[in-house]
Amino acid sequence: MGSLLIESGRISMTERDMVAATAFDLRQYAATRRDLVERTLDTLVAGKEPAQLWESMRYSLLSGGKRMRALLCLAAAEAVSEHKDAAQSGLASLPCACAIEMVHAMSLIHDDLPCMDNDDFRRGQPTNHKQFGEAMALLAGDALLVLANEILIRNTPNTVQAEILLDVVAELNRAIGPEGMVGGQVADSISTGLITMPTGSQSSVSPELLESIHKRKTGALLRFSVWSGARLMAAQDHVLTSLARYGEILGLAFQIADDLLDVTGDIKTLGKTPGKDQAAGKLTWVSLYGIKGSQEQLQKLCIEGESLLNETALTPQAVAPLRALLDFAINRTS
Ligand code: GRG
Repeated sequence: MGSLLIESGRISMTERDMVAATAFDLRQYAATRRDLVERTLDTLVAGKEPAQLWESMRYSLLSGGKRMRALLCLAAAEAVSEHKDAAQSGLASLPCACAIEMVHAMSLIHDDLPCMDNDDFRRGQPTNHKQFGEAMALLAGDALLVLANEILIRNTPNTVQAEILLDVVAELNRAIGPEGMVGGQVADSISTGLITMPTGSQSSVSPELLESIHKRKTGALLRFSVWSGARLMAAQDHVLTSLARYGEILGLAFQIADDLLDVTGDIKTLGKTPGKDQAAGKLTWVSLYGIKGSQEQLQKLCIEGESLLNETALTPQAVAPLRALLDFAINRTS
C-alpha cells in the first residue's frame, strides 16, 4: 500500500482489504503485463513499407515508457472479469491496451514538435523529430493514431459484442478529440500564448481552467484506459460509473504528480527535461498550490479513489492492481 494512503490514516478499510492491498506485488504484476504489451506492440508495428515511416513509428512506440495506460486497461478488465483466470479473460482488452499506447505515443511525438513544446528528449532519447525530422514525426504520429483505431476494431476478439466495441471505439475518439486531449492541448496552448486569441480576448488561467485543461489533456485518455477495460468485459453500469470516476481521479493525480516532478525530478530519472514549466512561468498545480498543497491534494484524491473502489463492490483482490496503480501514479519518480 502506498505511503500517502498509510500516512493519511483517514481511509476506512477493513482488515481484509488491507491484507489484500499490501500483499499485492505491483512490480511483478506490471512486469508480466508490460512484457505482453511490449511483445504485442512489437508485432503490430513490424517493419513494412515505407520503411522509414515504420522505423519512426517504432522508434517512439517501442521506446519504453511506464505503459501506465495499458496497465490500467488490462487491470480494469481483469478486475471485472468473473472468470477464475482473470488475467486470461482480461486479454480481450489487449488490443485496446495497445491502441491506447499507440495514441499516447502519437500525442508525445506531436507534443514534442517545435510548433508545440519543442522538446529534445523523451524517454531518455532524442525526440522523434530530432531523429527523423519534423515532417516524418508528424506523419509517424498520424499513422499511429489511425493504426490504433484499426487495431482496436480488427484485433478485439469477437467474444466482445459488436455494440460494446463500437461504444469503446467512439469513446476512444471522444477522449482524444476536441472534447478531450486535443481540446485540452488547445486550451493549454491558448493559456500559455502559444496559440494567440483574437484581439482583446486574452485568457487568464484560473484554478478551474487549469483543472479543466488537465482533465482533458491528460485525464481523458487515462479515464478511458480504466473505463474501456471494464466496458470490454461487459461490466455492470454502476461498476462502470465508479471506475470511470476512478480513472478521472487517477488522471488528475497523475498530472499533479507530473507538475511536482517538473520541480523535483532530474533529467536522468525523468527521461525528459525537468523545470520547463517553471522556466516558462507556466501555471501548474505546484505554482498555484505549492508543493505541500499539491501533495495534500494527492492525498485527498487517494481517499476518493479508495471509496470509489469500495463502491464497485468488487473484491479487494480484484481491485488490488487498480489501487496500486493509483498509488504508483502518485508516488512515481518518472
Ligand atoms: C490526439 C489527435 C491528437 C493529437 C494530440 C499534442 C497533443 C494533441 C496533445 C498533448 C497531450 C500530452 C502529450 C499530454 C501530456 C501527457 C503526459 C503527462 C505524458 C507523460 O505520460 P507518461 O508519464 O509517459 O505516462 P511514459 O513515457 O511513461 O509513457
